[in-house]
Amino acid sequence: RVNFSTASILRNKLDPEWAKLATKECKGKDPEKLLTWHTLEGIDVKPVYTAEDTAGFEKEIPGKFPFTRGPYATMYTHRPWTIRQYAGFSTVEESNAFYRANLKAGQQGLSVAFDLATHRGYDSDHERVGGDVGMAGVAIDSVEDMKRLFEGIDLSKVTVSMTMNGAVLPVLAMYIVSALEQGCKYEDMRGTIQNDILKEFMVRNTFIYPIEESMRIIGDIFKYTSEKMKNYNSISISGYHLQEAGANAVLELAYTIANGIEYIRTGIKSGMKVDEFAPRLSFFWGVGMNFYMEIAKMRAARRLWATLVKEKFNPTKENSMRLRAHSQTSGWSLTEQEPFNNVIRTTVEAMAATLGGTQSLHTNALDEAIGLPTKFSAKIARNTQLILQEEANIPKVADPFAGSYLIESLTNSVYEEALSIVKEIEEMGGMSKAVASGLPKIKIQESAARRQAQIDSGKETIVGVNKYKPEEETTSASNEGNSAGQQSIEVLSINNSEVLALQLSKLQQLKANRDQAAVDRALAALEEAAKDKSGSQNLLELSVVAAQARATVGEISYALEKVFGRYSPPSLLVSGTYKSEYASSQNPGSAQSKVDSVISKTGEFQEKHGRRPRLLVVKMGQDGHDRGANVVASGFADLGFDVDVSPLFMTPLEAAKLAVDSDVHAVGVSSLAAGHKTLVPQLIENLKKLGVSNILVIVGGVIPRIDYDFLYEHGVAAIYGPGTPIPDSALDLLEKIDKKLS
Ligand code: DCA
Repeated sequence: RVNFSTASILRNKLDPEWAKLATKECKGKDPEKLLTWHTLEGIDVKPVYTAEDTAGFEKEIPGKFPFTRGPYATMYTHRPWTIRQYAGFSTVEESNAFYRANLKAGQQGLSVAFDLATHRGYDSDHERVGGDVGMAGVAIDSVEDMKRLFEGIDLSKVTVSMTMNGAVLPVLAMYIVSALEQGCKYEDMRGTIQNDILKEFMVRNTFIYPIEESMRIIGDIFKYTSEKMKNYNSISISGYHLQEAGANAVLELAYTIANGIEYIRTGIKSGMKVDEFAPRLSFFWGVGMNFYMEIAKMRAARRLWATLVKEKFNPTKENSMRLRAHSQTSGWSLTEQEPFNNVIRTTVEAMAATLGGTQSLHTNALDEAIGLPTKFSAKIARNTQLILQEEANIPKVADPFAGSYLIESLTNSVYEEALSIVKEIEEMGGMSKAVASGLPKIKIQESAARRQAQIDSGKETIVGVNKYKPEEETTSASNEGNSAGQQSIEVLSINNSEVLALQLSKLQQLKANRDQAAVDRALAALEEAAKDKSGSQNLLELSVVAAQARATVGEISYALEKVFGRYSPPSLLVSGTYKSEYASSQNPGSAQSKVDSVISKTGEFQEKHGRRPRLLVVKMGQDGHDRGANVVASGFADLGFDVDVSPLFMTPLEAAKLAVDSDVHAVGVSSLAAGHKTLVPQLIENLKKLGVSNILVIVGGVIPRIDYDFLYEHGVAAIYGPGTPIPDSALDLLEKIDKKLS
């Protein structure tokens, strides 16, 4: 939503006394010319705010409805936010050692990253997941893995967050069984399960079942946890992934709150009163570089949630309206170029998160645009928070920005803008219906394409990437040489085949030693319960029984998949947004833009070869992060390419067949989950087996430089790392295809 109409209102609101001074300072220039910050959120920010801008605002205190100033009265003065770093990789043994070392070094809570095979409900031995096992998170197949993951960590003392949505039933069940077998009582289980499936359908794509069945599972989890695990946060309603996928602050806020409302309806539909489960709903924000906006977003979020929950559901407990949130600094804002700049970005974002009143925080490591964090980078990320907590005095005052003319006014604007989007979703019948229509996904893609165009055209600055580039920096598209910054960065590399072999032998051992009849009974009971549309049996309760019997993640998921089916999403792509935003970001009268010159080159290509250059953009393995793929696909299409987008979750063989069937000149692989070293060579191998030698394979996403040579040796034609402007990669590819055809 870009709504510049407020600009004229703001113009009238420049303080006249200030305007006079400003005119003098600007040597006669109209001070209205300083009204240049038209944010992506559609909010115009003035160059100065005065008491006039906050006149009539009500006095609020933290810890009281509508909680704008924080969920607790004393906030960090009584208890600082929890330092909770998201981590998990390779095997349970390695991840456990990492967690224990971090807790010893000052981390306060855990946050588990699972690998993509686990997310999508597959055991490590499933044919579709070879390249994903242990790569972007830890591999979990059974309760034995989960127990080992938390060995030596007292689950009644350390709060654990688990990012799990698709395979939420087996994973939460295995956590519960591990805690019980550790001697932890239900009421002492504290922590959070992400369990936010709606945003998976919008952006992150680690769903398994269709929407309706997925929402039934959420209702069952609310019910089970509200009865037995009263101190457990049953969901983490997540805006973070919406921001990472390209949503601006207002879209992130509005869609997240609209999701929350839908979840309350789900809980009520499964037979509970709002006060029985709403106090344990929690939230999760992404915090990017838009400093003032992020603080305003977090304040507006609390007010919006409290107001809407009160209005719609009439709770009696204050806690049902209190929004508590975890935050994570933005992974997307990190750059591959000059990675040490990322420490500064993360610090600024962490300040916004804590000044905005987060309850728990993850700070990203400086190397996350390159690969998985190392011990070295993880330490700096953690210390960033310790320094803010213990050196910078941030915790000493609750909601320190309250009363700031700008922040109060911006909080109000963000609130109003988000409210109108929430109303739009409600008018569609709520978020489940809106998601099924594809609208939120398209809106987020548009916002992402617009932002990319602003960056590629230089309207938005990214230091070291599109401005102030160091001379010695090689371009991301180049296949030779390393940048000075990169050479000194060590990258964590996971040996996928070692993890896979270990998981396979553990699975074999588990299956040889368990009571198979008990497993079969438990899985049959789950399947029957899934068939019963009245939902009289709780699916989490039955999953706990199955986990206790040592059924695996894959088996529990499959018992339900037999009844619910596996969801496959339609491909949606925006068109025209990149090109038009690029054009409007250009200085008027500037020479032919890069975009126009690529468009004329694709035209020449068509004349010469009888058709447009054709590109298939593919996502392989279980990596569902598709912002990059979507932005590139719609950008290339705007530049005159014919672009096909593969369904998600392809095997290399399926991708190769699709490329041949679509008769493309090139296949562009987008990889963000570290599977590239396994999946890309397999794709090239399969293309060869199909007898095709003229299709170029290019790669983009998070690819450590250290892997470039490996990929080139396996036949990759080009690698376009983060920060490569779309017109540059398009031109490079066009030339490569032309050369190949000639
Ligand atoms: N005064 C009194 N009590 C306080 C105060 C205060 N100023 N601040 C915190 N507390 C209490 C809380 O009430 C809570 O106790 P409870 O569990 O009995 O209600 C306890 O101290 C812990 O504080 P809380 O703010 O809940 O912080 P966390 O345990 O870290 O939980 C939360 C944060 C956002 C609610 C949770 O869902 C979470 O940790 N999410 C993480 C999600 C995540 O990591 N995602 C990964 C990507």
